[in-house]
Amino acid sequence: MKRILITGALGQIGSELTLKLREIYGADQVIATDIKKNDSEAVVGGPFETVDVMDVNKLMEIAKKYKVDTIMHLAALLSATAEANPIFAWKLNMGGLMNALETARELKAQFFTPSSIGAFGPSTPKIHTPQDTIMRPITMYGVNKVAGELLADYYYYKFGVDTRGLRFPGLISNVALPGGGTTDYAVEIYYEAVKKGKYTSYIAEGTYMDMMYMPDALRAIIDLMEADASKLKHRNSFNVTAMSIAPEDIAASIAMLVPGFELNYKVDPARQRIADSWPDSIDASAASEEWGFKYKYDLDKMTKDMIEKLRERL
Ligand code: VAH
Repeated sequence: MKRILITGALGQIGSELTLKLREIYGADQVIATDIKKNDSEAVVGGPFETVDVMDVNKLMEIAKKYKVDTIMHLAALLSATAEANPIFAWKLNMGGLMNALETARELKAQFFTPSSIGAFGPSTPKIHTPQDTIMRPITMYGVNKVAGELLADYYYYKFGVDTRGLRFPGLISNVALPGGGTTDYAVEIYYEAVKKGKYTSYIAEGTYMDMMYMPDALRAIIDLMEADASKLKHRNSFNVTAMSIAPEDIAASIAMLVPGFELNYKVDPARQRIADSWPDSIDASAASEEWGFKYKYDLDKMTKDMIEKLRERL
């Protein structure tokens, strides 16, 4: 019986993944943890523990208390925050990952952690970026993601831990706002469209990045973790994406449902520099071939769902 511990369960991915996994495996089978608690469904809907991933003893204690057989490690700083605090980002992103991997090793648990298109850099082929290619990121977040992929592979080869990962594109969701990412504009634009009918983007026109709607991201995590291990040629981490879009593409899609929607630009050089170092579009064929990755939401389907859900809530 799957018994899953999630770190960073109150973050953008965690707050929805916790609910989805509880639906599938049962509320009591999913232990949500985060550095602080709130009154969200992820906390009140099943077991919740306050855990700082920098405290390996607490992490081990909670994992053993619930006898978990799966660890999904999501607690990390995203790209823009990491770039503003690179030393702390290394400590948290790498220290937290090591603690989570050690916990998985001790408990012989299956392990998931996300990587990102942020693991690629300016010397990586930008169009249709291959699964196996040059990875020389110029951000601390990217360094953390490449090192994290290598560390997770090492735990598989050295200790036999069943580690698996996904290189996520920008994720768009209507439940929890992302915090400190470069792609956050692609979430903010929907909230502002519903609230004000206009948005000022900190990412420049014509900046293409891979994106995916959160329901597709959650499906990808579950499908990867349930995939037949003998079919996996890769583990950490698979390229996955649903669309390659720029701010003006999202604006055009929104304008079909929010007449008169207005997009302006006030570029943030720090986050534009990060975005410019990432691919325009990545190749997800390895994920499709090895474990059947597919997505349901293209841009217009995502926009329709986002606007409907946000209009209900806002
Ligand atoms: C970020 N949302 O912007 C994350 C993600 C590909 C982007 O890694 O940092």
